[in-house]
Amino acid sequence: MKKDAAIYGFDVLGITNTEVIHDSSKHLVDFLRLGRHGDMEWMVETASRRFSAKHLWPECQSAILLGISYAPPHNPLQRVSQSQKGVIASYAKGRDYHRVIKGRLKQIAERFSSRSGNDVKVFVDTAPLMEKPLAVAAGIGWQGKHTNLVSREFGSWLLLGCILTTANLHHSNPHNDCCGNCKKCLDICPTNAFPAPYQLDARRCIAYLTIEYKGHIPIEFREDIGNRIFGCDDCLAVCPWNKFAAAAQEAKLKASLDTDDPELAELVDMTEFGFRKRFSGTTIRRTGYHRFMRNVLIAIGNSKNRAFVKSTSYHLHNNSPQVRAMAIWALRNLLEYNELNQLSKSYFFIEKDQYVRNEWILALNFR
Ligand code: B12
Ligand code: SF4
Ligand code: SF4
Repeated sequence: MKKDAAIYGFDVLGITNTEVIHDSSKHLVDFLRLGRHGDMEWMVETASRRFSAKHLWPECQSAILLGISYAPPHNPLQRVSQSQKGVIASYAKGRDYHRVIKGRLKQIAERFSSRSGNDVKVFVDTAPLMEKPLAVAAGIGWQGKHTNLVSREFGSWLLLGCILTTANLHHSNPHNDCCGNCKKCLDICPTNAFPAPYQLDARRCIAYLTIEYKGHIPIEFREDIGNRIFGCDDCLAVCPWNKFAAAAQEAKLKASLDTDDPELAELVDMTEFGFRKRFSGTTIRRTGYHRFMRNVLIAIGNSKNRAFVKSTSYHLHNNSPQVRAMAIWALRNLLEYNELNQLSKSYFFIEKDQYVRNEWILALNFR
């Protein structure tokens, strides 16, 4: 199977059993009890199935974990200081990895099934499986203090997929923790999303706020989000184990001109149609135009560049309250008080949405 995995572009493969991973289950329960999942209610609904692959598929005997490198060719941290760009997390710059990985897992699984006569099912990301603890048990790497899987060979840059099978295969040994005294990932987080090493509060994580979170991004995080418009790589990028990671080979996971941290000037003028066209086939498109534009406007506000005033003001007419609210917040950062006050006279009284009205009040009274 290792040979097949390599043929289909996977960099690593490990095998483990499908029993409950006790520590991980306990930590998952604590994570949910403390509300650290935020609005990701599906995590609560599927919690008991996540404890063990057997809860998902009682007949399965082995979990085959596969990893594919998406290591970027440059250090993503270089771009977070370029305030005229919108930074997109490396995993999202290529084609939608769910599709890329799932298609290939299916091919490998089918070949294995026809050779061995065992049943197989394939999973990437969205199924109620704890992929990281399974990958640790399968010997692929360890969960670093940033909670993601780190590999000695590929650093923080592996995406994971899983094949479950009824075959009882020889298991790999679990990987040991190689973080030592390092805590670079904890220190770099712009929003203090780590309450302790190995623990993440998703509600504070930029990946959650810019991708998963459907509401108005709380004001306390907007400045710290900087120019990160889709996900965040900071804690991954700072990890010293990345120095052993060569740039990814897989062409489909590489950035395209459209996704490689575009200029904010291009993004802010994008229509909904333009958004769909530009990001077609990527995971960015799943977030939808309005959430994406909400993020772009936060980056525009943080750019402090007055050249964006006209294009930002245009979004005061947007039909999404989220977008209008973030246009107000951005303009608060771009305009002088008198200019903002003048502008508010044309919009405040016709605004129907209470949240957006409050955003005007905040913008004018707390600068
Ligand atoms: C929900 C989710 C998110 C959430 C929550 C992330 C999280 N850390 O839980 C959000 C939206 C924030 C997110 C962000 C990202 N995600 Co995500 N996400 C998932 C998903 C769907 C489930 C993860 C989960 O079960 N979380 C629940 C927590 C409790 O589990 P855990 O992180 O494993 O927690 C462990 C540790 O924290 C530890 N722990 C917890 N408490 C305690 C207490 C003590 C005392 C100790 C010692 C340990 C400990 O034990 C827990 C269990 O092992 C998985 C796919 C999957 N099905 O597994 C992808 C997945 C984890 N995500 C992935 C990626 C790439 C990302 C991002 C890098 C994307 C980006 N660049 O923007 C960021 C990384 C942010 C970060 N530092 O984690 C990849 C990670 C690959 C890898 N190499 O690890 C996965 C595996 C998807 C995939 N198929 O490749 N993600
Ligand atoms: S992805 Fe960014 S915001 Fe989230 S924990 Fe890592 S550094 Fe913090
Ligand atoms: S940055 Fe340091 S602490 Fe964080 S995962 Fe990497 S080695 Fe571990």
